[in-house]
Amino acid sequence: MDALTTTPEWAALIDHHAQIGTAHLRDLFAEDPERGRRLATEAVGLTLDYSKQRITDETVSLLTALARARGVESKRDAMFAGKRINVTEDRSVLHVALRMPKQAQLMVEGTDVVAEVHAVLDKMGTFCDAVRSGSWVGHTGRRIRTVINIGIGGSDLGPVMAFEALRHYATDDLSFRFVSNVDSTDIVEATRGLDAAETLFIVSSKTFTTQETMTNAQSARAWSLAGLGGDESAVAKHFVAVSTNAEAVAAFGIDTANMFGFWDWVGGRYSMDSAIGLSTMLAVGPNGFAELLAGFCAMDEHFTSAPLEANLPVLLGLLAVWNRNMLGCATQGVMPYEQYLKRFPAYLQQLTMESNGKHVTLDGSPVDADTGAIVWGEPGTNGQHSFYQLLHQGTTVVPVDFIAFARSLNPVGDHHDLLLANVLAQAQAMAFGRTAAEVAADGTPDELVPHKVMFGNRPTSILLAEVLTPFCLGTLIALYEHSVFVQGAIWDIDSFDQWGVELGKVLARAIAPQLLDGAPAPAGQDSSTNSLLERIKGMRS
Ligand code: G6Q
Repeated sequence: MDALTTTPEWAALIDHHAQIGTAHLRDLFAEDPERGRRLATEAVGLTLDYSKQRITDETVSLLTALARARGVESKRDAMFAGKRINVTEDRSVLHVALRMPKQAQLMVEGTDVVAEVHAVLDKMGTFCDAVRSGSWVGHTGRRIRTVINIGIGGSDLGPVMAFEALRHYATDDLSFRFVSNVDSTDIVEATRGLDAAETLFIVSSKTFTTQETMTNAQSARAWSLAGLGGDESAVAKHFVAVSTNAEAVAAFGIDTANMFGFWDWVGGRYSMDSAIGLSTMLAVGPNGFAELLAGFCAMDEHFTSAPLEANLPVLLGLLAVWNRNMLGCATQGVMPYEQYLKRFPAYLQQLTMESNGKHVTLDGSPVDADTGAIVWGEPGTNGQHSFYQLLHQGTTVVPVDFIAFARSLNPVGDHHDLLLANVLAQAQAMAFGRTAAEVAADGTPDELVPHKVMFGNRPTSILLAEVLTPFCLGTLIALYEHSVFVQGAIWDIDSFDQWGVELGKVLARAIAPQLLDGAPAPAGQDSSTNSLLERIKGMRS
């Protein structure tokens, strides 16, 4: 594929940016009273208002032309057909098969993957019904009261986010905890006060070799057995696994009848709707999980069928490319004005940054334009009383996606109207700011005027839905998954590998024996690491 910056579509965008790059949103809105209505698209219950992005109709045309030229549609179709688009790992990328309806069929290399997916979903459903109803009992015959998911990265962030997002729909009969960090405080605090006889662990690990997860799982096993009198047969009643590695699961002592499988074509950060979502299904039940999957599927269908100009993930992805490459914005805020989505920014950080934090294209050549932005965020309105100052008056422009819902799941008094007033006000303030004349007209003393001016022209989008449901959550996650895909397709990078996380793991394996067994420092280890290790040993002795 041609280098991105050598294409005529890229050149057209550069020219266009030179023409409109300094246009102010105040003027764009003043000149075009229909702008707010026109630059918004609605599909599957989500509205994307992108009228406060620093674009015009022509920008959208040029960006969709770029998408066509970069083969976004054919790359998308290749993904949905199970082609091995994760080239560096030689794998299909088929998280979209995880939410295809039972009657669908997708043959990949001679196997109907949809049938396999539904066989696992059915097995998960039977297990979840048993635990939720109390018919699954622990080693001493008592029902399970607490579920602890042990996993990290893609085997943790999705389950945590989904549990928090859907806790309004979760059963009160079970409580949920999550352990990810190898820091022992995580497992100690997660098990504090619990009765092992009523505690079920889900060890979630695609590979079942991840150091943090295996270390936590062994400690959980020891805690569980200590609380249950040491009878090893108790493990089968208090541990289940989600993995692709049956051999390692069996070696751990987990009955593979209680293992829920998935496939190498499900990437970790794309796995929350696979068996990795077992804790989610335990919380909201098989029907709630089916609604979540239906939401994903609805967005998948929209992504594959809507014209690019009215295609939510395509527009979201193209706006990200515009902001990153033309406006030069290195970061992207995501601010959910919904308390239940408090872990959504953390989830998106992995989804977006692990996918598109890449420095070479598919053929290994250095990229010629910046790739993935740094994604961060906090639920509103909390951020307004801290870092929003920089969003409004700092020297760095941070585009923001605001996420809002017309209705609260917990309506109390005026709260929700005030919440919505705040999100709309923040988007207004970022777009339109406050001129010196406006500030002065308030009677502000001259010397304070510059301090109160807000330049505005800070790009934002608002994603609006009626209310947060499992279906809606599915649409929202699939929206961002496919937006990431669109950006990766434009940049021609592999959005589905993660080689960058490997080096740290290798180095940690080399350092660990120096702490565990007092092994000598290997020749050539840097003096900073050597000195820090000496200090640590000194502090411990
Ligand atoms: C995600 C990454 C990574 C992975 C974790 C856990 O896309 O691959 O975050 O999910 O390293 O891996 P395991 O599930 O194999 O323990």
